Amino acid sequence: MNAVSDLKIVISGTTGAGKTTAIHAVSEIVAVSADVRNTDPNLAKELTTAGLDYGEITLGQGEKLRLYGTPGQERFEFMWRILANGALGIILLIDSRRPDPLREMDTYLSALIQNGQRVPCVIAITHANKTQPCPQAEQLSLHLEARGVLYPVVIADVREADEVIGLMELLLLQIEAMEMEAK
Ligand SMILES: Nc1nc2c(ncn2[C@@H]2O[C@H](COP(=O)(O)OP(=O)(O)OP(=O)(O)O)[C@@H](O)[C@H]2O)c(=O)[nH]1
Ligand SMILES: [Mg+2]
Repeated sequence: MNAVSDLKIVISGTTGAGKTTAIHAVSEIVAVSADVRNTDPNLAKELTTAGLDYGEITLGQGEKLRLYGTPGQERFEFMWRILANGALGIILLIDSRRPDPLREMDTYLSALIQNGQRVPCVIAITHANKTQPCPQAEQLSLHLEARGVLYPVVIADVREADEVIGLMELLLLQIEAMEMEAK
């Protein structure tokens, strides 16, 4: 991984899915978040990100990741685009409790990945009960497969640092594979 030692990674996805939580779980600097008091009655949480989150982590082989978390609410779509600009990979968090995870995945992917670019991406379903089958994971996988998109769909609890690091490693594998292809 010498060729890419400083990577911009974007963590995006639905409101409350755990973007801020994920960055704070793993960042080796004090992560910065532009969280404000939530005023949306449809959103059952006290704080919500209105700007961005930022953190940094260095993985096992010395890859330094610069982590940018997006705001979740769709009215901030312009921020998703700004933050995704120049990103080498995306981790997309989808909250399993949302009524239409499929539509939300499509909404985020089309905003984050523009002009038919090939951008490595890992889809992580959060707030899922790991002791039970996860129909959303299968639904999202089948949907991507039908469109010929090879993104892994996994279940993660992003409150756990190890699980967030697992998502990053999965993403790095894709980034490496794409670099090899380009050579
Ligand atoms: N059970 C469970 N709770 C989680 C998980 N991920 C995050 N949480 C909790 O969900 C709440 C919301 O997390 P945030 O990190 O603020 O979510 P966000 O995606 O940054 O939300 P916005 O900035 O509003 O878009 C926090 O209380 C977390 O502890 C998860 O995988 N499982
Ligand atoms: Mg947030």
